[in-house]
Amino acid sequence: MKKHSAPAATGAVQISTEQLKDQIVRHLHATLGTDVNKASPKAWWRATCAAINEQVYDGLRNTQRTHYENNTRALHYFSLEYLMGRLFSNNLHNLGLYDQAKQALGELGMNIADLEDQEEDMALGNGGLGRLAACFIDSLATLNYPAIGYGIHYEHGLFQQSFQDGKQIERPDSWREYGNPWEICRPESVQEISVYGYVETVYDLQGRMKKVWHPGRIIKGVPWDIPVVGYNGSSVNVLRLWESRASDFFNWDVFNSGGYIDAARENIEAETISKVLYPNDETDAGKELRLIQQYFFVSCSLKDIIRRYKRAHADDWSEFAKQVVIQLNDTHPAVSIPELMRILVDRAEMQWDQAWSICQQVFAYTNHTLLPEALEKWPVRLFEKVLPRHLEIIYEINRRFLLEQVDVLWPGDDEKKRKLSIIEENHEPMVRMGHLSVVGSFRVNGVAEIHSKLVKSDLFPEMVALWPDKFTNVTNGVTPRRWLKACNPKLSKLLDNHIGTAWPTDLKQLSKFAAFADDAAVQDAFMAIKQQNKAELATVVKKLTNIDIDPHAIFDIQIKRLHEYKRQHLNLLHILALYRRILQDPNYDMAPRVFLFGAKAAPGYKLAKDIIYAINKVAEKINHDKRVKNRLKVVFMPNYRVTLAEKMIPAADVSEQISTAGKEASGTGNMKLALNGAITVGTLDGANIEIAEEVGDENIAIFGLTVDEVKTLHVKGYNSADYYYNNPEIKAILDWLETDYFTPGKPGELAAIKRSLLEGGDPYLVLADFESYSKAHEKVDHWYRDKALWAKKAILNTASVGKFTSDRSIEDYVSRVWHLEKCKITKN
Ligand code: GFP
Ligand code: GFP
Repeated sequence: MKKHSAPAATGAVQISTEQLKDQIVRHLHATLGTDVNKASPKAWWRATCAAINEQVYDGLRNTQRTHYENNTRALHYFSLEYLMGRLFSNNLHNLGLYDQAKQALGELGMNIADLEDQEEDMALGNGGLGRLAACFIDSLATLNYPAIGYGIHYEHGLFQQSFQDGKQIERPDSWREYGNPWEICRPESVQEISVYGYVETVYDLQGRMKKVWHPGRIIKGVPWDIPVVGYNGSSVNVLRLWESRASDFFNWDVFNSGGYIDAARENIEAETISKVLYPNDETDAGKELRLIQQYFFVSCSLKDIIRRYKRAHADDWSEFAKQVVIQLNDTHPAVSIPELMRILVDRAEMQWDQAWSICQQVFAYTNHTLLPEALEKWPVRLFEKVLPRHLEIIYEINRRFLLEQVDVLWPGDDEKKRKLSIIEENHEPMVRMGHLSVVGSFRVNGVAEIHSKLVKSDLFPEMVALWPDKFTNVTNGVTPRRWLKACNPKLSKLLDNHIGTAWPTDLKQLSKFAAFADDAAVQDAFMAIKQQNKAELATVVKKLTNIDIDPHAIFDIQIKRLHEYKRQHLNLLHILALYRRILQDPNYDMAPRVFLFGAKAAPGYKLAKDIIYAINKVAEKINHDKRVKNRLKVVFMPNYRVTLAEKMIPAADVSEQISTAGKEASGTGNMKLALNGAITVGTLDGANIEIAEEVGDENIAIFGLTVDEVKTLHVKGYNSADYYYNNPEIKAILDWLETDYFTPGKPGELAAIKRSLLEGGDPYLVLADFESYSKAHEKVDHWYRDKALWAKKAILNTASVGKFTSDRSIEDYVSRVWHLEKCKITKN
């Protein structure tokens, strides 16, 4: 391969405001077919996107050419979710064109913020896992690592949420109803994949056995590329998302034999595959479709990778593992392991051992959860129906694993074999995708120190005995470009003025800001910015919910998927306790507090929906109760998503990170909130532990049982009723929920929460942690009343969390897992 001699750095995009204006107007005319005098805001937005894309595509071409010329090793990130949010201001910031675009649009009579609001969120994910993937591809491009993200081009992303009488209503999300300006369709790179059918055993002339899969259906994968713009003129990588279509071949066959209706049905079924993103926790619905989704995207992606590889290496596989590394984002893409084996053994006719050795050098697996219900298992009979050849391959992988690894370390130990087998032998045999991922990967990582420890000690201890070096940790991170620079421009300016402008790509620089923690002028400036951000959020709250909130109150924020382990109901119980204290003592002394929630509940998750309903009903009551005298307000923001997070995070005083210890793998919202100067009320769980290490114990309010104490309590036997009977406040609150106080005329409507905590045994130890949680909040209340003390703590939070940039996570992956080299992009 040709190497470049004197690479010229691309640097940030150079373009004058006048040129930018011309480009926007030109696109208004030539791309949108409209005119400055009559263009709608949508048209202005699209024209500006087209102008931005002129710069983006330059970077894209240069990046692809440079990678090709240098024959780079690349990372391939396989993820069923990417929670991208909007790209307009993100791309402008990363190109270094935001201020210029703001001015250009201003001179054209448009307000940039209004245009930003024209964009729908790309919500192709559920929560932390999908947003992490989005942060990672931002960092990969920024750090100039050759990388490509692979996923599904869902027609409908995560549902849109609204409330009707406090209850969650779901509507389909149609983010690209009228097209999406950031994506490029690549018909030239279409792939075809197979499903269903049967496997035939045949023998060649030498008598060698061969397996032939006769698929029952062929589906076409159409790639859509979304350019991922690195910060400050670095690489422009690609996120490639597959859309499913009926294959022409199959379709016409049926059509020609007169089966028009059948042909149309085939079409619809094939297109269903990329229709919707599955909300988590919906266990039974569409199992088969979900497995097909997983297989569809990994098969398309592997074929795409191999096509690119063969362009340079033809049929020589010897370099494949040097060129290609694939990160499995959770077990969702784990079926790529037998798929690569199938391609190598059945198609490329490679020996099993050689093929397996390639696989084991190519795949790495990230575990994101220890919750047993989230560790995927597929019924063997479903696998057999959808992917008959893959099931055979999994059996063979398993046979060799048990024989050559397990039985060697633990000879004759059937119990070990039963526990480690990729196939779970119950009355309904299952394929364990976690086991498959560990066996087929060269590296397995958890997403925070404590989580990675628990992956080793609790989830896969025997696998650690087999392969001690396979396991590692990479603590999550977030991109400071989106989560500070773009979403909190005022704080960013303040930082620029005090510590320089290098921090967006070198977040450890933030530590310099600690020197100003006691400086009264900086404290005032910092808190004035927080105050303005809060006032802006108050306007958004008013618009969305019609609730008035006071920007001088403490803004106490919990934003994340709704799940029992994340314990939004613990927060609710504490709100009820405060309300009750106020009613009992009209002079109850507390700093005014606004509790803000943002969360979607998986549509099939009954208790999660009950919790949303309860919070809304309690909010209604409290917000209208004059006796509260504005000391307490409760707001559940509808349709929480990336764009709303960008408005809430800069305005937060308090960050609620209150999962049961041992349950939250890492969390990333905790990092974003601390970065923007919020003080964490949190358990010693996930990355909270590392945040506490960085910010210091006096700048975080830690409460609750530790991981070890949780284990001890479970061993001893946890009885939630003890807490109910021994703590009169807990008893009063839970009993209150059963009355019709919050749901006039309908007693018992909120009783599900009480039931889960008492009859249900309180699996997430809400009652056990309540008292310590309540005390932590009293501490926070006291801190807040001392303005200088609070400002200092807030500043020290921002200054201390440089570790949690996703750039650091990526560098950790590079050194511990991927072993990539940076590739500086050269201009043509
Ligand atoms: C990539 C895309 C192609 C596209 C070219 C053009 O090439 O679909 O036509 O870039 O820039 F995939 P590959 O490296 O994937 O072949
Ligand atoms: C999951 C885990 C989180 C973790 C993210 C990213 O996300 O603890 O931070 O993956 O690794 F649970 P969510 O449950 O937040 O979607």
